Amino acid sequence: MAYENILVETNGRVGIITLNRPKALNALNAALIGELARALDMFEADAGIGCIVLAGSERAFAAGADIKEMQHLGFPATYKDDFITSWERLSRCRKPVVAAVAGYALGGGCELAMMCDVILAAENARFGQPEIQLGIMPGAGGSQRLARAVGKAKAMEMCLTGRNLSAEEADRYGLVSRVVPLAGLMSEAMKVADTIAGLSLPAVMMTKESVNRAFETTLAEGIRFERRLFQALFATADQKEGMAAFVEKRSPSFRNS
Ligand code: CO8
Repeated sequence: MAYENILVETNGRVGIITLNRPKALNALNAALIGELARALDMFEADAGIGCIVLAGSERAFAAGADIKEMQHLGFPATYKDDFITSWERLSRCRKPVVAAVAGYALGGGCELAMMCDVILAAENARFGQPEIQLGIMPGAGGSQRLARAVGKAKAMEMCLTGRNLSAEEADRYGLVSRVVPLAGLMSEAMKVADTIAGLSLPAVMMTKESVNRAFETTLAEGIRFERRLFQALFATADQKEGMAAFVEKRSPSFRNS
């Protein structure tokens, strides 16, 4: 399958998607978002893939939605075509996605990173929602996910002024999992993804679903949901294997069933 705006490869049980429009700082146009959705479909359907890494370049994870593509749109077209829907494919991904963010993660780029499950930031990463400076506002979940990630006051300042966060601030505010040196970003992201991909896929997927449920429901409902998933995992061969391996003092060999 040919891709023009992303690079797609695998390394063991990890699927790697690299945003690849270097001349436009990986600005997210419709073609790129469509290719991203196709690659995610492929990795989700591939039983050999247990985790996905989403990366950009050293200069830019993505500098936002493609402003040149949006410039002449009117309300009827944006409403009728609802082109933002295709962006949601990433947030519907059931396998874990690790974002490896270096350089600019602005606007739609920051929104894309926030749709991922683990965000590793290089020291040069910059996160922001500068849409207000263009006379618009975040449109792919930015105002919602940012508010949940960093709280109202910081999200308001970022969305209302367009101020970017340094990697260190993003770490301090809880937007990213951790900050790593730029040179080690991909190897750290691969290490995290390899670890996840080596675990029991049903347990991993249910864990992702359960943590995400925390953002959608009450504490009591969330705890009830978690308990059902926890109980369901006792129906898996991997639960028997994982616990037997612990008792027998050996490494588990999960079969993802
Ligand atoms: N869209 C299109 N082209 C872009 C974008 C972008 N978002 N960002 C950078 N580029 C292009 C530039 O136009 C330039 O191209 P050219 O060489 O042909 O002029 C090239 O990338 C390099 O950019 P710069 O020369 O500007 O590089 P600098 O290092 O001087 O500046 C910045 C880097 C600060 C990142 C700067 O490029 C910038 O401010 N970019 C725009 C950032 C921004 O406003 N992002 C938000 C966009 S709106 C958005 O994301 C809405 C999301 C809604 C989601 C759902 C809707 C689809």
